[in-house]
Amino acid sequence: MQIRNNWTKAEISEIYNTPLLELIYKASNIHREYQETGEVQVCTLLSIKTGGCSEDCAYCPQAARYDTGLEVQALMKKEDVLAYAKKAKNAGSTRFCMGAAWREVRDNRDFDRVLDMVKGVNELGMEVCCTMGMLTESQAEKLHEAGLYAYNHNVDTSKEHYGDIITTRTYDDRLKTLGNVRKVGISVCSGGIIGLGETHDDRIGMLHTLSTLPTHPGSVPINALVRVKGTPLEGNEKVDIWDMIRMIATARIIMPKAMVRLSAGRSEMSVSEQALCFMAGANSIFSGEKLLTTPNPDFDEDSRMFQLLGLKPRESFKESPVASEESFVEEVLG
Ligand code: SAM
Ligand code: DTB
Ligand code: SF4
Repeated sequence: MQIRNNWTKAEISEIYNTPLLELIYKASNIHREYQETGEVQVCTLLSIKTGGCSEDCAYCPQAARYDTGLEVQALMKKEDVLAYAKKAKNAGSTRFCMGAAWREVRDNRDFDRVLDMVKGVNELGMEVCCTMGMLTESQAEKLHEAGLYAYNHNVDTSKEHYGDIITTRTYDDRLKTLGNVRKVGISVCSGGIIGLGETHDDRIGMLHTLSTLPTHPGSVPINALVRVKGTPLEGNEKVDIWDMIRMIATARIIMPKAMVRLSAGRSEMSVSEQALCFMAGANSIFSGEKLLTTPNPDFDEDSRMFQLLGLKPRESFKESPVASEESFVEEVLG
């Protein structure tokens, strides 16, 4: 199958609405063709600057305007960050993702300190990722020079539903940041969340946005909403595992070379449910006792799951930063 960046919403809808077992079967076949089944990328998150964020993302415990009881913390020290990265590496994690509760990166001393952390984690031989909000091209260039491998910036939902979830910046702002990241050669990590109150069409719309970017993201995190007390979405229904599986399978079929990450929400999933997600094409997870601020299965728990399912952690630097070489050639050569 050729890698395609011209999917229509109707085509994605047809895939998404395939009877469930048939969908898993199809996604599993694509997974086998394009990925090493049996290998799962293990990433670890660390919140290097927590809470007090100016934005109004309705799902987020770190937004200053919601009373979620979260303790605000200033930017962490490099030594503490590196100590945790080493711990993650020793536990088998190959990608280390540092998150900052910022609307955007600013050219200040904190950014210089983050550049230093990126350099330090890169020197440990891990793939370094950051998620720090909007980014200009020159900031992306500086991060790239410091050794950043990937940048996470989620589109979160469809363009149509976006305004119901976030009003303090636009969908186009997000796409601009993704463009800046791509331009300098950093691997794009972008996905979204289900359980925000979106329709099936919104989910299809989100997958349409991601799969029609000039190049597919190198990784696509699919998050199930973690319902945090104090946020406007605290009362939403728990995400149905079958919906998660449907999203993962559809993402795998339309973006065969991307790492599809079973992201937030694993704490509330059984091992059998996670196994179905891997069958449906997920090949990446976040491991470590916390995501950014909420609980997540720890390294030991995941190691037991890997043993049971016969999975092994994927080595670092196996993913090509340009997930879809064909479309890259088209983009460059016109
Ligand atoms: N401030 C930066 C930004 O918004 O891009 C980086 C950190 S932000 C917490 C990274 C991503 O985490 C969000 O875009 C969202 O997709 C995800 N996220 C945040 N809170 C979540 C929650 N309660 N449940 C699931 N995913 C969540
Ligand atoms: C992503 O897509 N999910 C991660 C990571 N990228 C940054 C974050 C999930 C956050 C869940 C809520 C929390 O722990 O604060
Ligand atoms: Fe701030 Fe990011 Fe949370 Fe939005 S998702 S409130 S930008 S930390």
